[in-house]
Amino acid sequence: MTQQPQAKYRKDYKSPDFTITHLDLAFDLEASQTRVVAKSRVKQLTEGADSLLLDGDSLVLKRVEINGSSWSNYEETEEGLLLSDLPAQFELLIETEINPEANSSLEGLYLSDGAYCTQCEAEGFRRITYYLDRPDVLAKFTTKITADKASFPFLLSNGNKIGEGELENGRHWVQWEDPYAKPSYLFALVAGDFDLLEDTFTTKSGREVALQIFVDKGNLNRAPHAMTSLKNSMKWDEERFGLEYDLDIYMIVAVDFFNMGAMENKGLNVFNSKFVLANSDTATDTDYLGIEAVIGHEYFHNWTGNRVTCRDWFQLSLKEGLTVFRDQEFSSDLGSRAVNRINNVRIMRGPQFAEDCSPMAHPIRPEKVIEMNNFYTLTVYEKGSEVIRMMHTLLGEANFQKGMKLYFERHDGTAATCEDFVKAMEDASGIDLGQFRLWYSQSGTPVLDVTTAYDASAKTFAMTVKQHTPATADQKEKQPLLIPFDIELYAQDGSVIELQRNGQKVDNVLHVTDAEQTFVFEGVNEAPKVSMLREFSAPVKLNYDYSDEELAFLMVHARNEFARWDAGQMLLAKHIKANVARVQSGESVEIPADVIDAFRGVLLNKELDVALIAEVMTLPSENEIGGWFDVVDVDAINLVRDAFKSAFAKELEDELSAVYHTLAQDEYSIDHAAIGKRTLRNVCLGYLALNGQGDELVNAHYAGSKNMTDTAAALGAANHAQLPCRAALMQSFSDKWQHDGLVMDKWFMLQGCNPAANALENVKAQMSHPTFSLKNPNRTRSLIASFCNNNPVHFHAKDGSGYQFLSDILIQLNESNPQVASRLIDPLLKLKRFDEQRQKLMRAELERLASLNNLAKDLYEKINKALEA
Ligand code: B3K
Ligand code: ZN
Repeated sequence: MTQQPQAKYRKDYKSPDFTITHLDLAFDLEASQTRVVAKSRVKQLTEGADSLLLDGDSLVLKRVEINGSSWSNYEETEEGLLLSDLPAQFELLIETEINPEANSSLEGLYLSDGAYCTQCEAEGFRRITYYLDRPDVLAKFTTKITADKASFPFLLSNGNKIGEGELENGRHWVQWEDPYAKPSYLFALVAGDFDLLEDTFTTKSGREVALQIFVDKGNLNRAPHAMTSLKNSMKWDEERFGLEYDLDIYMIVAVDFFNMGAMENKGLNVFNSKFVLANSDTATDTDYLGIEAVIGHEYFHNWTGNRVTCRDWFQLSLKEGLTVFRDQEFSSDLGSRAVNRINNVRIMRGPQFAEDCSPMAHPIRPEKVIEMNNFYTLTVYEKGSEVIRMMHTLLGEANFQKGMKLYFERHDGTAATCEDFVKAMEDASGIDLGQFRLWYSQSGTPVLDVTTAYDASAKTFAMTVKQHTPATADQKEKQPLLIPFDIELYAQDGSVIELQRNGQKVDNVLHVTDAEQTFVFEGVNEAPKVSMLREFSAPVKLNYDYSDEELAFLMVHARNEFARWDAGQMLLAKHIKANVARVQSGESVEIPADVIDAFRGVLLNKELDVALIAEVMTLPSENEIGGWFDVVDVDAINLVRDAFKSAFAKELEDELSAVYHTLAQDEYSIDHAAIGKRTLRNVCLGYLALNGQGDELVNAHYAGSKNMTDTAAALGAANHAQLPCRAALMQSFSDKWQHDGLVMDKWFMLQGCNPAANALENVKAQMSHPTFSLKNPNRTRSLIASFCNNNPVHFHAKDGSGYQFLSDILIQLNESNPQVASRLIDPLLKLKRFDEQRQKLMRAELERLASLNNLAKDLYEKINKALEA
């Protein structure tokens, strides 16, 4: 880093002076010296403009020509290539040389296990050639790829294949043409030798689309689930959103070295193999569902992202929030809506709420960015989806779909803004979203404090709702938001009390708009039980002084499955919080019998979906619990959570054991009923492992397992309970799978979360395991990130050893892969949430990193924010 990285601000957006309408690319692939010839048609947009700065990074410039003649009016700068004395319209030729073999950042063109592939979002295209690498420049691309034929029989890029040929010296070429104008971030190139799974999909208008999934040799038997998920996505998008695929071919390539989940490049998605490869021997049910969701997500981007893209990167949530909303709806329509909602809400209440009160707090549409890759966050994605969901709630499905239609009518083929989306929703529905827009610009998690009063003589029930959003690192002043607040009232016998205000029947969704507001309901004949924030109708924290009895009532009588689960969570939260305080003042953990009984009732309820029972019986994570406190006491939280787990295991032993035995299945299938049964059975196993017969039971579960879901559950239970069989089972698994990194990630993850006293030493030792490599992001996440994020007691060890370990790793990754480093650092940024001693130790590590003289801007941005806070 030669100079301090500069921030960009949303308010400074300026359209470019020139645009590029066509780009013809030619690649001559060689591992260390790839030649790229880029011919563009450039057009002036601002009259009089005659200089143009093209973005570029790590390029060796070989040649510049304008209109066929060599051009010398240019300068190579820190940011790229500054061309001057330009005509108003011209053909530009740039030849550069790049080194894919040396590219360990996995951004731009790189080699993944011998195959070439690209990752260009957000600003990786500038590592391929000098270009206007910004999303509001849309060009039609052709791509010619030349490479050695024996090593790289498949040469792929966006769009349709328009030519191919053989060359001397064993090389061959293929040329592709993408008929849709696109920004550079959607460009992709892949060259390699793969196994190929092929199928077709006929669209609703009768066009046949070729579907191709490319996987590493030998992995063909792990590709069918991804193919099924793709076809399901295509069908669902036609049925629910009326959206049809627009090219004749859709390709997916699975690679082992990838910084994130997958990438929606036009017609040629590149995927982390984790989100493609599955069979019952290698993948868990969670993996199967993850594949379905990510395949869906990338496919849905074809309309929300590719056909309509973002004007600038501050608008990222325009495509990401909306596409997450769409993939969540897809998973909910195909599987259990309640279970999907519960899992999404867990992410919001856990890591997203934590991000909201961290130094990285930002609105879903950020105002200020140094490194764009730092803003592919839970806030932009998950909270962004919640904001879309709130609009869906306020408008209803029919109006929402009218809004989508209008959005495409207005913006198809262009680069749009979040405001364009909201305006389309507003215009199509006639519903005023004025105040609602604040969700795009205000950061932080709003808090709702609710109090109620029943007036028996007037038969009225009043709910007073106060809202406030605590100040965040990026924004001190907050305003009241429009919060859709979904409620339901119940009578003692469980019947629903109709909501009536001012003599009118009213909807369940109240519009909370003011700092304080009272809603009075009439005709309420008895003091009601009230279910609030149903379906998590807004991404807020709710405070209401529920009694145990009310929560136990809602766990049984709430009509909505999500609300039942949520009542269980609130009951747990109440007692976990109280017990953390007890432990901190030297008392022992106490769990009232009525709490245990409420969960016993759920476990024995034959009417409930088993998948929902499994969710109800799952305790909140240590991280989520940490979020309930101003100062996180990792040791007390761990102790209390373990005590709850043991108490459930002991008090509910007979019921857990009965459920465990009745849910055994002979055959493996991945339908939702079968998944639900396995999930609940394995939740029961996790508890039973803590009891006297745990070792025997878990051993038998492992030995009898015929699928990875059960195998991983046995290992997880042995690991958490530190059973005597743990070592042997871990060894058996590693012996069987050490040739397969993707499968071994489950094992590394357990090493990361190992509760044993020597957890850190053990993690360090596993870094020498033959399957581990810090160069592979999946391995790094499974071992290192799981330790730092999901082993709080050891990561936050009082001697600072966990912090020091992380920063040692970050020093390496800062050079080799700054994007992975920047994700990994997150737990260290949250120093303010810990006691003074830990804060001091965390700060010392941040300062050590800050003093590196080659600090990547990814880490620079986050570390600076954390140290400033
Ligand atoms: N759009 C990509 C994410 C790109 C991340 C760049 N650091 C995947 C997705 O959201 O679908
Ligand atoms: Zn996305």
